Amino acid sequence: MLPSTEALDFERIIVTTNSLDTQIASIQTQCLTAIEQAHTTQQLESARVTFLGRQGEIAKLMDALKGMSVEQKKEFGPKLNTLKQNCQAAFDEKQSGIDQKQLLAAAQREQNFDVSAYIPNQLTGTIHPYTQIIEHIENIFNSMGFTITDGPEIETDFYNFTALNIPPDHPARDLHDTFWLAHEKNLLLRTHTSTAQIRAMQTQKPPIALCVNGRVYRHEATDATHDFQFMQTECMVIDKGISMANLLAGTQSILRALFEQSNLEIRVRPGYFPFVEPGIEVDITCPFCQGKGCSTCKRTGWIEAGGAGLIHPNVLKSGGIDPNIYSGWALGFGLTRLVMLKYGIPDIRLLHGNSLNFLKQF
Ligand code: FA5
Repeated sequence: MLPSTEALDFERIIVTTNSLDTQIASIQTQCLTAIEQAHTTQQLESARVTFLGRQGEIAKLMDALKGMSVEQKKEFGPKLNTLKQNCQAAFDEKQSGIDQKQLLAAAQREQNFDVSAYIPNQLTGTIHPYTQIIEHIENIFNSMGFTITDGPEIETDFYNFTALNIPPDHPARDLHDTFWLAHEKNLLLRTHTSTAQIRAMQTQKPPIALCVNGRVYRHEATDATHDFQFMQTECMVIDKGISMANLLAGTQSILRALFEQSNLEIRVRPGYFPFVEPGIEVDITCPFCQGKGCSTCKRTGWIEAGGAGLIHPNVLKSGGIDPNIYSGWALGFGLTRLVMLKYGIPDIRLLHGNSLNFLKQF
């Protein structure tokens, strides 16, 4: 007896003859009819299980072979194989026809899509301005051959200060109002991304060109342009023969790409950072008024972009690099300020808050 099928209405095969030839012919007819009459995936699957399944009619005939003589096996083996192949081929053909029809029906349904139909308001997310600008920065640095890297936000005194030529009791420590986590263990929240410098020197061999975008923390009073947490971008290049000319050219190219202004000029002023010598403060022509003077640049035509300089020999030594062979430059700027400038965001606290009204504008 054949297993019953819910979806398919075809006659059951009642084997009344002992002739295997008749049985083979009968099953082939029944199977091909069932496949032909199937119009849905379920009906076709039902026919497959009935005839081609592991316990289907063809498998049962195959089982019967086992008890036969060698001569009978030679006669019926190939016949049963042909039966199986014919039924399988018919099944495959029908299957691809049904798939095709279903695809066409789906395409038809899409063509009938009603663009004016009412849908309730959906709350869709937006990409945070930080993420947008970081992706932009990473693309720029990647295209210039820099490696994008990162470092821990919980740092040791060594990486944040001592190795950067800021030993204990150095007055420059006062400029970085530090969140200490455990004084006795020298653990702190990093106050700048320059920490990445030493970590890179310890793990890579020159030439090194890297960029780090990351969150930093300072124990500062909060106002419209200062927060106790903000983002910085650090880039560093170390190789033989690196000079101030490389620093200025590199800085200008990076800032031009960042602000997407090919005529953007940079201006440098002497600046003091213990980990560079000489150190400079970098200004850019105001991207809003192209240097003519506006409220953003306080009518000066210039905006401060960040600090930079040639890496101090002591810092190279702390990182295990011989300053007699190699030199390098480093540039660090306030990524948060850059985001504020680029998107015209008036208050830094908006960037770190959770106001959906603010965030959904981006
Ligand atoms: C530094 O942090 C140096 N590590 C930069 C550097 C790197 C110099 C490599 C030389 C070579 P500074 O403390 O000036 O420098 O901070 C860099 C930038 O961070 C500032 O220009 C400013 O844009 C931003 N910044 C500083 N304090 C805050 C704050 N409280 N809120 C938001 N942004 C800040």
